[in-house]
Amino acid sequence: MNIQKLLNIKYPIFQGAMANIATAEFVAAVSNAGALGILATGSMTPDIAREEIKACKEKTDQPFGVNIMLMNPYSKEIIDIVCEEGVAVVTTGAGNPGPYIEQLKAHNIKVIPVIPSVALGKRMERLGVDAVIAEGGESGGHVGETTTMALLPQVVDALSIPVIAAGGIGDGRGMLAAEVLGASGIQIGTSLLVANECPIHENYKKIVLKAKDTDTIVTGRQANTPVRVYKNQMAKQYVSLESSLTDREELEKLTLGSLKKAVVLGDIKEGSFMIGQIAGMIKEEKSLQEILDTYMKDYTESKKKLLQGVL
Ligand code: TUI
Repeated sequence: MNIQKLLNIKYPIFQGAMANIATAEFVAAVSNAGALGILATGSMTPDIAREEIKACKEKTDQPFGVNIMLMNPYSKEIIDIVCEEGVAVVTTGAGNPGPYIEQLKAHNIKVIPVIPSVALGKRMERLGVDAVIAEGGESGGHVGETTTMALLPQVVDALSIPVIAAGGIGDGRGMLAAEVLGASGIQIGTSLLVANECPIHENYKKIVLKAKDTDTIVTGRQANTPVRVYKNQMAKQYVSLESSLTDREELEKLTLGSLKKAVVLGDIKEGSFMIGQIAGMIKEEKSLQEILDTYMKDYTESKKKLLQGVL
């Protein structure tokens, strides 16, 4: 894996931009531990995004990224701020960043969109992005349909720029598998939720620690906003109402503020706990440094074993 050279980072690992969680303190801690911390601006206003970018700069001298969640109504203003503040890397998600790429590139910012399909990847490459993040539907949060195992090699074959793999990468073996499929790096989110430094409610961490492989569900498919979450009472109710309820407002009421209910209040019944399908692999709380070092160590050991024919 070799994305480190392009971005001047120690490990070929990006931290997924988790809304309401990946704020300055956490992002800087990730960057200080050797990966690429990425500020999640998905639920931020422009003023808060600027403050958080400034705070990241104060807390780390390492490169960090800013994620623009394109469903955020303030995304255009936040892109202006990112250009003014001169961040190193911008990732985008939940939409097509086409209209903003020229502006970001003119400010010397590395642009790395999340793509759920080969078609969007090709369009992004034509518009001059530096790399893409091919994210499979195993991820937590807003997801595409195709799995990482199917999406990644197809994107790698269709594009000439580096491809970062995201979705379903729960340890060093997954990291090696992504490399075999042609990835230049990986992005992880769910594994970092149980980091000591991760600023979420204890109940959120407990959910990740006790989750099994089958404990997630995708809500919002009917409304074209598919979001993978922990399968609690609220998620099951949402999915069953989706197929019968045509009243979008009723559904909105059900989910209003549910992400904050999870992250801040740890409301097990009514919170929207965004977690990926690898949650079942996560067994203990550790420091960020330990989590990242373990990924790298297991990746290196698995690679050695594979090359020696031991695996
Ligand atoms: O963005 C994410 N994951 C997210 S954002 C988020 S915040 C949120 N909160 C409440 C409701 C909804 C979202 C939580 N998780 N991942 C990156 C990602 N981007 N996954 C899939 C996509 C994507 C989908 C369609 C990217 C581009 C796209 O383009 C469609 C088009 O216009 O061609």
